[in-house]
Amino acid sequence: MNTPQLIQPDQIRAGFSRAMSEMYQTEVPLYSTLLQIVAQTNQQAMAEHPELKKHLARTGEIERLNMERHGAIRVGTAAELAMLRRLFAVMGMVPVAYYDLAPAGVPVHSTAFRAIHETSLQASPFRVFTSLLRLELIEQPELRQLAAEILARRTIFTPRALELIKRHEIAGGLTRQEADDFITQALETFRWHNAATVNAEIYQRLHDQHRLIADVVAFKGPHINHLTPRTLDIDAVQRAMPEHSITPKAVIEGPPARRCPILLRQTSFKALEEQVAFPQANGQSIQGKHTARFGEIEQRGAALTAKGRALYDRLLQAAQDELQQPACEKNANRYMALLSHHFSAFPDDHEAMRSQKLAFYRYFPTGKMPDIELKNRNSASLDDLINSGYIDFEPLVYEDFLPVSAAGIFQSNLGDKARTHFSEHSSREAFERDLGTPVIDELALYEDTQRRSIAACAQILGLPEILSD
Ligand code: OOG
Ligand code: NI
Repeated sequence: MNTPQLIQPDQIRAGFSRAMSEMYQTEVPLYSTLLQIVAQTNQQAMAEHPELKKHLARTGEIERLNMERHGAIRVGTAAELAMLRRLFAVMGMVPVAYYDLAPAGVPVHSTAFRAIHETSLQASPFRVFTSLLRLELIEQPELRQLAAEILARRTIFTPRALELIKRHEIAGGLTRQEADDFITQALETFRWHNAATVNAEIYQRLHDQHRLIADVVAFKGPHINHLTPRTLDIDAVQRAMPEHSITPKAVIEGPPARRCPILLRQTSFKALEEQVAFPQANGQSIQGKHTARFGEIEQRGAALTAKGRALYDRLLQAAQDELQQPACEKNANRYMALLSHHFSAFPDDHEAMRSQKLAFYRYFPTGKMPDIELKNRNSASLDDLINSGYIDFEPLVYEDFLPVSAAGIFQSNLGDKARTHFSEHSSREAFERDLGTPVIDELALYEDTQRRSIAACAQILGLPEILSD
């Protein structure tokens, strides 16, 4: 008897990401519009900057650009988070990095599920920013208790999805048919439900405590709240949005515009007001409204080393300190000017960023082959090989998120009223306990990819070793 072939998790992830995008386009038509604007802007950016196109072709990013997107969900319990970890594992997605949003006034902490190897990222860079509500940050004990009871009653996964998750764990994978079934079943968890699970009065109490609490607790499942395409020119998309009757948030989160983009720049449009039915004691329901789902776009740049990241954090903080108040409509221009001013201290060419070890790079052989003298050496230095034209480099794209930006995105959809300050300190250990595993250190992943690219150069050039420090 033939054992049925198991299919690659990368393929399941790519299929799921496509299915999710299709579902969200029907759920939120504005997302379709956004996809069109982004596709157009990307075409234009590549046409206007042939250099950019050349770089993207060399790193392979050009192939993943149109399938590149991230989503976000928020869950309410440790059990939900732990099961999500097992669900994402079916698609080769593991939790990377810990983001604490409490200092920024959002009562959640988060991780991002994503693929980690460069070849997997190339097959499908789909990621999901996943937040766990911190019920302990709800001040009123009775409301906290009520929220916990409501959450304990719901199941956010279909029975078949749970079966297939176990099947994957036992068999080490899924067959093509099981994988198709899994995609359909898993999608159910992320679907929008236009009926709340609580009555209007409870919804209001949860909402008054924090809008986010109502969003997590009052529904049947953790509806995907946005899907974000990747653009090559976020400033152009930000300008184009109003022409399509979409109002973006006042400022773009993250670093300012640069010749050599770093990390992540993001902007979003306000959450939609959606009709929701609230069940009543008499068996009928009344109509109300809920705002949760929004649109977002992002531009990704180079992944920074710990040193580069410390410089980024310092310059961002300096710009925000000088502004003295949260960035908003009124001070947007001043904030952008302050940001550019402070970031002039961050080198804006890849030679400098590389030699100062501010960013991670991927190294490529140029095609020039070493002569006998070089071949006979025991080792060669990376810098020498670059200077003599054997090796070239491209920045590694940042695959993760930024807590300050994420808080800004949350806030823009919660209104200023939600700008609470939680004194509770960061709780990474509790998060990892709830998740059931430690989160992966993102810097180690970039380091690995960089190292593998150097090793590949050594092999192609026929050199025993390339020294990179
Ligand atoms: C997540 C907000 C954070 C990002 O791209 O930084 C985020 C949420 O609103 O649930 O998606
Ligand atoms: Ni996002």
